Amino acid sequence: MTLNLFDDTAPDEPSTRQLAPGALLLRGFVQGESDGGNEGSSTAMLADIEAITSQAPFRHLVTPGGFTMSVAMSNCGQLGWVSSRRGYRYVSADPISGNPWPCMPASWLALASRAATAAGYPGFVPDACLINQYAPGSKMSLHQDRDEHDLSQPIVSLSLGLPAVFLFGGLKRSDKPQRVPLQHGDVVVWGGPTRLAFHGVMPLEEGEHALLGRRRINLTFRCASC
Ligand code: MD6
Ligand code: FE
Repeated sequence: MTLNLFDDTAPDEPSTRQLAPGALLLRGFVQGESDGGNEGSSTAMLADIEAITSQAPFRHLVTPGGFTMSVAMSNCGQLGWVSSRRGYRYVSADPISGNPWPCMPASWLALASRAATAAGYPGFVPDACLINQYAPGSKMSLHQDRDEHDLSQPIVSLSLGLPAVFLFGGLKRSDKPQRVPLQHGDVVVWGGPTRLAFHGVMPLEEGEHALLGRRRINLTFRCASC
């Protein structure tokens, strides 16, 4: 049995940990197989991810500063987040194909809404889901999520595949971030007083995940048009 310093729940049980006011980690929120009625087993989600990214393939976006991101991205839902030399923005069509982003699966929407409610944000209806794929070595530099209009809306972020170390800082870039290990099935819900906290992801360690192989996928649900 693993020593668990943060709660007294068995390691495989869903459990909640507050990272900061308004930011919660829901450990093991998504299970490997269907758990008898709840939407969103990770095996079913992986099939959905494959269907979505066959329509809107993973691509490495360029930052406004001209750097190519190490994380590969796609989107589903009414709006998708993109970056280019022109800036960061939400768009309703995939710039590669010109087609609308693939629909967000109803089961994903239900999962994100259920997670938000569990974290104290009832009534969350995301219209955008950013799909981030990390290979070993991929990382996300410290940033704030500030491209949404309504910052009273939370963000729901699901981790699948290889474990990663999430960096959760403060409202100033110079605040020293805490290091939060994220495992397959963990959800971070984020809003309120720390909605604009700086955060990032440490370079992904090499590994092989039973379901996803040599990668991590992060789904970030937002209401971009709220
Ligand atoms: C990631 N996540 O976990 C990147 N942003 O791969 C994010 O940038 C993020 O997890 C806002 C809220 C939660 C997140
Ligand atoms: Fe972010």
